[in-house]
Amino acid sequence: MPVGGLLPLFSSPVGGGLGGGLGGGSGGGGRKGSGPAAFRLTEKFVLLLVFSAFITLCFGAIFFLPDSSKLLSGVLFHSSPALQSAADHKPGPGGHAEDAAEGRAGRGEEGAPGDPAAALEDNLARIRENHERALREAKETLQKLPEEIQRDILLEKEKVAQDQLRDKAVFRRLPPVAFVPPVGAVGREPADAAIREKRAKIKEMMKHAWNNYKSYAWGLNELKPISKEGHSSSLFGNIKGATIVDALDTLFIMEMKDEFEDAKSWVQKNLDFNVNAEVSVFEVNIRFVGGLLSAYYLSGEEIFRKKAVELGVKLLPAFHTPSGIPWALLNIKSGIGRNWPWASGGSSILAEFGTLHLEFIHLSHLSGNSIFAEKVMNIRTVLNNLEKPQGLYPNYLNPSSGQWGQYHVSVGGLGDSFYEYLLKAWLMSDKRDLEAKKMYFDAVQAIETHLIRKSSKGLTYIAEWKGGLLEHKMGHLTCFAGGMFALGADDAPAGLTQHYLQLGAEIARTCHESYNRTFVKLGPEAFRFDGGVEAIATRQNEKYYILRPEVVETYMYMWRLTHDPKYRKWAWEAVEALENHCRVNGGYSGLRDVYLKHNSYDDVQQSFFLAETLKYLYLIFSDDDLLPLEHWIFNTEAHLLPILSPNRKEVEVNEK
Ligand code: DMJ
Repeated sequence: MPVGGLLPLFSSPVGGGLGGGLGGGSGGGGRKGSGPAAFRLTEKFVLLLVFSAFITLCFGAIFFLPDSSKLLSGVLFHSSPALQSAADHKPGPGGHAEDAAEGRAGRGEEGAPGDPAAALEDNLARIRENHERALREAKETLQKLPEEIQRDILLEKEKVAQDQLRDKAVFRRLPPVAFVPPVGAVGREPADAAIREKRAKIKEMMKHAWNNYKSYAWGLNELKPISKEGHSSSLFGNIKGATIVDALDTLFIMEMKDEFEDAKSWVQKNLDFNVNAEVSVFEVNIRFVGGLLSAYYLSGEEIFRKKAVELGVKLLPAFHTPSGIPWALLNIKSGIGRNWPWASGGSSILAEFGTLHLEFIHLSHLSGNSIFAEKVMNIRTVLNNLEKPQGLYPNYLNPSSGQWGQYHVSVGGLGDSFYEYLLKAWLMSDKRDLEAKKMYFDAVQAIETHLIRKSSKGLTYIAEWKGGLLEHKMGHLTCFAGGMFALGADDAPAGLTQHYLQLGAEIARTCHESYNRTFVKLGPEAFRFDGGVEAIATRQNEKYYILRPEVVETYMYMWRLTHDPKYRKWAWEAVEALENHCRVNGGYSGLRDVYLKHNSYDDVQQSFFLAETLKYLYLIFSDDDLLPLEHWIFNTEAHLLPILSPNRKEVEVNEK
């Protein structure tokens, strides 16, 4: 019969499947196709109709409505483009997802440039595929007996519960470790008096930022330097103290001992992860896990190791997805995860799940438990099994299907630190992780071919790639890449060392130009190379500066690797600009428009200003024996992780 043909459960002889369960009552009369049994069949048919209508509706919605990411990011997250604080309005990472999402939302340009026919075809194919998969899965589920469905649910619940128990056990069984004294955790005073003075000035800036945070926002996430009160960010849920944890290692290397002790004692007494909080897995990892690990490796204080592992365990449920690609957001109490509503078809973000590797390898190292490393190595396996369009990594990956979402590629927001972590995974492994090295250099080659361009006036920039078409825009975030290219240059294949050093220098120059062409001499969030401009922001919602570090980060690597004095000169220009335009009575504030003569404070002192911007500046005016690059890796928030040479053994990693 036709219905049975459509859905096998209806033709089950003894009422198998859902229909059988409903219709399999005591009397046999129902089998004759009249009375109650016939009524049940109608019910089933109605159910089937409702179900098909629902699927069609979903399909229609996906197909006909404009990209929901744009709508949602605009409606839910960003009403005002020019920043209160990145943290406030960014749904994504402290600089990864937020800017891209925000930019698109503000400008309504999602997928705008490009060959519309190809992009449409591409999207259609993926929608069709997802739709068919959903139908297949729904059919399979409907074919099951209710008892089977029930059993599956129970099994799944049990698995999650077991995973969670196992995760917690990691924390309970933290083994004792032998602390390995850090190399170059504090350096000498620079011999040159002028450099010494500049370094002292940067330390004074750190004091100003810290003291004001302490006076007006102690224990809260960030400071509002104009309002002189705390600023909270939804990225950390109810977890508090982002500035304290982010600043710990900067305080340590600047030898601000009292301040470091205050921070440590706050961590001991107040840093609490037993909160009902939905957090950004990426942000919490790079700032809190990274900050705690770094503080541990510098000071040897057990509390930091304990807290880092405790938090790492809390993040593990984020990996409970069909592919093992973690969710972007996680409720650390319930262990329930989800993705940003604006991210292409429920995808996870490359720069988020690709920026866990360094910290998780160290969590395994310090806990003696391989579970953390397994999670991030699985991410790599998933990535290696996927076809890459033109060798490029799209920014979106669906954690349920394990397939790419939209074909957008960026070395700035949404992509950036994924590439950084490939290179650093290799360096941090003492150059033993050859897979990471290969992935890094393959990716960089594809980036050079498809994304890196020179402007008519000779400025090298990294554009963004959308389904094969270039958007000639470079983000402030992308400026970190100059340092990355230079850092990887030494071991570049086929004699390309000089080439990559040169590429790093060219990106540094372009980013310096983006600073130099503003009124305040600090660069905008994004700058363009089209419509007759070069290295200038043309859209109002791209003119802000939120105390970001990426440009001085590149200066730091270029200085260390070349000792070309221009990098110190450029870094000092940035210091002066910060003092002239961002310093206020209550700390340091970001700016809404770097082209304006008058103040346009955004009233947020970002925690990464203390973790990164001031740390990189301080290092530029220090000797190279402070945190030598042969011994340390900086995570993407500038937190310090030692290189894991085979001789370095705090604990054996030997158990699950
Ligand atoms: C920081 O949180 C990190 O550097 C991250 O990788 C990018 N965004 C911010 C700073 O801009």
